[in-house]
Amino acid sequence: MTKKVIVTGVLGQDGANMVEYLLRETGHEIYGVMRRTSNPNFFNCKNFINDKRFNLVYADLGDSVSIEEVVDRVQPDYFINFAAQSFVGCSWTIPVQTFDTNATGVLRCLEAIRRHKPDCRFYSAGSSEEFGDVDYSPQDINHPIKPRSPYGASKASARHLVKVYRESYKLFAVHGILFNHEGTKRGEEFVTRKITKGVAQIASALRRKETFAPLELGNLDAKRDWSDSEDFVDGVWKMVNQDSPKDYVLSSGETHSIREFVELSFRYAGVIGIWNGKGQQEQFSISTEDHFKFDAQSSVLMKVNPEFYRPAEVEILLGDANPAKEELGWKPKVSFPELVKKMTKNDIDLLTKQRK
Ligand code: NDP
Ligand code: GDR
Repeated sequence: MTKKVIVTGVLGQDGANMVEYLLRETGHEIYGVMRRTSNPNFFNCKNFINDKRFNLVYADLGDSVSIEEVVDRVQPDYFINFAAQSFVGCSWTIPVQTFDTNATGVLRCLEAIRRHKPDCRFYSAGSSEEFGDVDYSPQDINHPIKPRSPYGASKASARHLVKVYRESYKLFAVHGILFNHEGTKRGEEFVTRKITKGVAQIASALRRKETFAPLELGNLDAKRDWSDSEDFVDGVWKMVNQDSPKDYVLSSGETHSIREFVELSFRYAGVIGIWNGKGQQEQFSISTEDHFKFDAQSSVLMKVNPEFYRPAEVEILLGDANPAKEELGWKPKVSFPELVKKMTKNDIDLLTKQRK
């Protein structure tokens, strides 16, 4: 039977991947929510914006009237909430807006569902940032909540609200704890996409014998558990289709440093680098062999810029997704090297297209 699915955050990474997944795997009707507070960028939606089963609707998580209206009008069977101020680094700069969207925004969604469509299944986009200053690895669903940023604290609050609404009103509401997930639709401020875009530009400059500015990054020691967003939307859909609501962790079960991501991305772009220096003086420079091969104009490929350090850092994240694999039958397909390769190739191809 055809169902109605509201997906928020459709201009972002996960929202767009979720819509593509639902159009491919189900016959459901999709209502993609976008806000209208900035000049919208439809790049991530280009594959489905004209699909007959896709409807674009306006609503804002900061505006309860708009959320109530869309739930009342659509009468959804599922409400998948990906909308958020999702950039941790920025959450110290705009803490109140971050909390309002990520925590109170979830409350507005829960209230709208409770009042207008109480049998609608709700997904809340939780985060490994809720674990923050971690006590043990790998982190599972029972790990204490110890956020290190306004973003992490906002997601932890959303988690409590989901639990309260589930227990008080018997809503089918789940809060998935998702570790970092990336891909070709990733925003350019996040470290993986910043690296692959920078690597594509530097590799192209090297091949054209042009000068280039080095990539500038913050903390290279941080370790993250990275996966592919396209694998995760399948896990989210499985979570909202359980018999009864239960929260799960989705992760790859591997952790890698920012340094490893940088090195691998340059390697896939055909550039071999070497590390030198320590702390703020650390650099990744082109190897002597490649320096001659490319007749390079400069040698520093990446340097540290303390401007990108955070007031408090989550040093290591490593998730335990075994319960999701065993109980939901979820199985991710893309490995860490495949993810780095896919993202690097995508940015090289985009740059080549732009230059034509
Ligand atoms: P993105 O930043 O790519 O997308 C978030 C979307 O939310 C954007 O399209 C943005 O709209 C929209 N949005 C922001 N504020 C509002 C608002 N007030 N009302 C309506 N829409 C709004 O994030 P991701 O796709 O990467 O992440 C999806 C969700 O999953 C987020 O909640 C994130 O916090 C969470 N998450 C993500 C992880 C990851 O690694 N990607 C890991 C764990 C959790 P606009 O385009 O107008 O800015
Ligand atoms: P994160 O992702 O904070 O884990 O949140 P991000 O890619 O921003 O940072 C990952 C790590 O890289 C370090 N880092 C840098 N980060 C950025 N953005 N830019 C830099 O130049 C840079 N240099 C080093 C950071 O300090 C950090 O340790 C993501 C988001 O998708 C959240 O919405 C989500 O909840 C979590 O993942 C799980």
